[in-house]
Amino acid sequence: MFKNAIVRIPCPEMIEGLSSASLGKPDYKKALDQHASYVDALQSCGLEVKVLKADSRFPDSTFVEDVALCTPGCAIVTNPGAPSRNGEKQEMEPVLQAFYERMESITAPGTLDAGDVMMVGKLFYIGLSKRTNREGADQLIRILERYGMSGSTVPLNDMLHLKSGISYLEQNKLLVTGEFNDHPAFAGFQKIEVDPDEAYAANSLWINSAVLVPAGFPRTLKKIKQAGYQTIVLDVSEFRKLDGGLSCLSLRF
Ligand code: CIR
Repeated sequence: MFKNAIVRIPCPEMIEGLSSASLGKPDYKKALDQHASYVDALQSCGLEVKVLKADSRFPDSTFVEDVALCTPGCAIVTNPGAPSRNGEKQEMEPVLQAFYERMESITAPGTLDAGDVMMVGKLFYIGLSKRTNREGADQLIRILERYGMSGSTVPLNDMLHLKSGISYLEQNKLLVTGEFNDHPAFAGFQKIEVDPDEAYAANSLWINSAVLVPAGFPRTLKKIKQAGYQTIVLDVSEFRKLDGGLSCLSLRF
């Protein structure tokens, strides 16, 4: 169960955030409203939410998930792989120090975005992507092992981040799409497959027995409900324009 979440209000400069999508620029006002609904949803799942101020120096800074990994034993500040985002880590460190006694970090030449890290109990799957390199993953595995946890790497072909295409919904269930449907690393899980035209919804978010699902993906929503989960549907259209999804908008621990 998670008790806490950390989020950051999007800044007006988000309209210049990194994007590989061809969905146009985000509408800032709409993004603020969607972000507020996201915070409400986290609170309705029982989380205490720390809301950080917008940081105009970093257009993508609302995607806090990438700059830290919160584990039961320690918080790990990452070394984000996109140069325009790398400075976000300095802002997150003091915030996490208020919650964690044990802090660790990923350092150059290692790079790692925690959007590439999926927690399954004490095992962490780490996507090797354009943002997360082998050195960053190896550093993370060494840190995890010191705290009685472990890590395993998964090379990515098509996705920005590991969790762009896969989400752990607890109870040994994975929501998967694309390259993860038949991936040998995930053979032991029960899989809920997301259709290619609903691929964005593979980034749904389990929080304390509910699953947050992005609006606009009815077949995926139905499958998640049929698997027995309570669901909360949230419109995150403006974050999707920047390749961001539901998990990217918070740290949960
Ligand atoms: C980026 O490219 O870094 C942002 N525009 C989106 C980050 C999404 N984060 C995530 O998947 N964890």
